[in-house]
Amino acid sequence: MEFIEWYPRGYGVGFKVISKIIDVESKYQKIELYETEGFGKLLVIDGTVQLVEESERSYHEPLVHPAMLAHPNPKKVLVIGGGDGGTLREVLKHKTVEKAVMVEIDEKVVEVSMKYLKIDGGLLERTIKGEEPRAELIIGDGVEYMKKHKDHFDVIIVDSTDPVGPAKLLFSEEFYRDAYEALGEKGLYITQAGSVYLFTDELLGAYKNMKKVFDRVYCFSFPVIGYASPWSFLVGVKGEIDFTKVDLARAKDLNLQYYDPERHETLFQMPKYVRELL
Ligand code: AG3
Repeated sequence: MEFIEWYPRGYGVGFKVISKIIDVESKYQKIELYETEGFGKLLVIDGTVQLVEESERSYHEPLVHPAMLAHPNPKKVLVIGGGDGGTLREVLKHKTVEKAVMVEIDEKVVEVSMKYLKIDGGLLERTIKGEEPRAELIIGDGVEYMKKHKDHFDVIIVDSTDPVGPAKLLFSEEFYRDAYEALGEKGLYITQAGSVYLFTDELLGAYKNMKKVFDRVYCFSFPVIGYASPWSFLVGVKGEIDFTKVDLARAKDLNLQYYDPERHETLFQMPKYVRELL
């Protein structure tokens, strides 16, 4: 048996699977969980690969740590989406963090992740029980949450599904304005932005929307196991922060496997035709 995610133009990313563990329809989306032959459990939402257990760090590390290490002192962090808990887990590795709030719209993703996936090492459950003093989990709409919190966060991380379905609004200019205002005097906003080769138009669209709002915008890419790589990430900067430099001293405590802070500059590698369109 196999699971294949089909991208545009018939490009597929697939895994050999041993069994299907879960197949549920939540209020928002279809959630599936498989056991793969070689990568542990595979989480799929609306037919798109969210992560494979044994390589999810190739996504969560570049999503979280470049921004956290470029910010001089990230204390308050907002995660939008990320119901599996992988992003929150990486955020809390940073000792500077006093408070990390995660706003996930779909309770069912959290439920399935806690019960069957467990990449968070019990973090979600402890957070819900109030046993993680630095973490808070809100089941709700990130767009609404952002509108109500001004001038507050040092880093905002959007770990959403692709810009279709429930996550569509998270790539709009209006949402970026709310995000800019939700950041303090200086801050960083980071979002996953799709496959460089197969969603180039969506990536460029999001980049242009962000340019209208943030003081500076960076686009970087990383090869993620399970996605049509290279995968893109967009960073919006508010105020005096240099995203091209990271704090290597703080990086030492993170136990990283994929993102290499000592080669931070390699993140900015882009196919020539994409760089020329940015
Ligand atoms: N969130 C980003 C998933 C995007 C993948 N898109 C795709 N396969 N077409 C992943 C959730 C992990 N915390």
